[in-house]
Amino acid sequence: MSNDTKPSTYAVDARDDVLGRARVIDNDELLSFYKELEAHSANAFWRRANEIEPWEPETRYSPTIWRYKEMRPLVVKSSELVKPEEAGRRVIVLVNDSDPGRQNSAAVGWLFSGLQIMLPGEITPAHRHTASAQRFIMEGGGAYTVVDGHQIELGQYDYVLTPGKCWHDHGVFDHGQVSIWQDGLDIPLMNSLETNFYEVYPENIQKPAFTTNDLPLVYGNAGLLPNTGQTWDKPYSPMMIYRWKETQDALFNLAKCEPGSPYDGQIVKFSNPLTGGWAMQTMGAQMQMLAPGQHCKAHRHTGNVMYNCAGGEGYSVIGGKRFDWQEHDIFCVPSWVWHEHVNLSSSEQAFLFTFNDFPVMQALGVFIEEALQTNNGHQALKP
Ligand code: 1HN
Repeated sequence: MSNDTKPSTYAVDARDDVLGRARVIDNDELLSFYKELEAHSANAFWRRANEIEPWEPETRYSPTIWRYKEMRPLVVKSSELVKPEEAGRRVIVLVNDSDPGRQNSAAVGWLFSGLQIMLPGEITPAHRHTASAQRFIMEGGGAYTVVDGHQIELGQYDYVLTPGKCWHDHGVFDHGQVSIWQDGLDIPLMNSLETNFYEVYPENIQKPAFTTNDLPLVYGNAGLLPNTGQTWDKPYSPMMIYRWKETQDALFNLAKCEPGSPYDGQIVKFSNPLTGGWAMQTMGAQMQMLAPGQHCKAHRHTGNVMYNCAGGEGYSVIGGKRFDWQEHDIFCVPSWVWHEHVNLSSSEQAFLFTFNDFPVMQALGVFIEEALQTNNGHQALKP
């Protein structure tokens, strides 16, 4: 619909009927003025002012769940239909249907996500791009990635980085298993900023140039950093991979000592050991553990989050709607939407891996968080 047929959108909300909000009532003279402006590629600000300046963030993304029992057969089918060399990357993209243009391929907010499958003996061609990537290994074994010549073995529930501008290719050794992981990229952000470059490597795959797993072996030792004059000047974590065993141990150790967050249970952030900050500049990741029977309180914050259940079963209430999840299910929480998590098991912990765009929000000073004050901190369920 073109601007000249659409009425002004003032007073969309009773709160807009105040001085300081756009409240212009259109008349014939104004309507013809708007036409005159449009003929000059211009518009009157007050026609859109309240949309441009909402009272609080209004996400265009819907909370969405991608259940693994439905997604896995589709991912497996993709491996029967195309080869990774033909596809570039054989990824099934997780799409948020509420985003009308969907030009950004965002699962939520500034985050792209997909499921990638690799069969034993397969490789993906090496390339690099400005966009950063990270992977959460859901199934398999005997898989590896090579990042700027550093070969890293991938195990179930490991979290691995492919920072922007690094050459990367992946594969599964002949003796390995079918491997499936969740990719997370900042593609929607990079494309919105119009900063994404893409390049293919001169050879099919990189030859590993260092001892296998050298980066986690050198930098991933519980606060013990090499003191041999080595300097790491890259803007991302030198560890490159965070192994499930250490992550799980950290959560159980925390639980011995700390009550945890009322909103997230026990939660650890995958951090750069040199800075204590997030592992990469544009995306962060965390692992949380809900105690048996735990019902967290509701909060909301700016920034977008993708969840992946790494064990256990429960549900989350997101924007007043209940989403039941179990192992490998993926769901999203968009910016400024209330959410609370529940572990349905009375005997087992539940684990939720998450990745987010919080580093961007924090760098810009716009990470804002609020606890739900009503109903003892719990949302009313919408019908
Ligand atoms: C990419 O490079 C990978 O390296 C996966 O595995 C998914 C989606 C969009 C753009 C680049 C990978 C991707 C991607």
